[in-house]
Amino acid sequence: MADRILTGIKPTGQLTLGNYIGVLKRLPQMIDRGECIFFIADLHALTLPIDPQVLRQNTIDLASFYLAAGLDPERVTLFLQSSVSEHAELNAIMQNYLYMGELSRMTQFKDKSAGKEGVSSALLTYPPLMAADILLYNTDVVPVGEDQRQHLELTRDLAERFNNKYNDIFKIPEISLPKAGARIMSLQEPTKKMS
Ligand code: LTN
Repeated sequence: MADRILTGIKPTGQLTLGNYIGVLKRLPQMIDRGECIFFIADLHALTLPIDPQVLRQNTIDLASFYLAAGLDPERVTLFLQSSVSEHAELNAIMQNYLYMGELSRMTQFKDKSAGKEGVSSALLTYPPLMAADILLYNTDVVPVGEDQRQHLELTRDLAERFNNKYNDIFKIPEISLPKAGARIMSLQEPTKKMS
């Protein structure tokens, strides 16, 4: 049976080279490789403050970018994360099997919360929502940029943890990173990732 390939992009603003190299550039080859499920991660876009009008416009723009990158809606499933309530439901369950320590050690959490006051609890619980996105669909492969590797590794650990505790409920997803340039650094501050 063909692989089931799933990935998402957050509609937080301008697409980055990381999104392009990690996901968009690889869309055509993924479409040939298996059954593709792509989504717009609008719930993840709420973890940092965002104006609702801007979020709405970004969501439309991102849908256009997916189509422009070669996604054929006849062959590929494209949807908005918040329109499938099971993402939020499984997130609520998965949060029980992750620890504050491991969440607060995630590099994305450290980068995005550093020096800020009033960091939302959802920024900390970004990984269980991501795990829910992936595990809901018995995903085989998740193409992402290098910046998401740590989240994917945690998803795999979490799925194994859950399977050991209960039964073999979740499929353990493979991580697919682009060969070169998986981690794109900021052109302004080359020691930080581009955002
Ligand atoms: N966190 C990712 C977007 C994302 C995702 C996912 C990617 C949300 N859920 C599930 C792959 C699988 C990002 O910021 N690029």
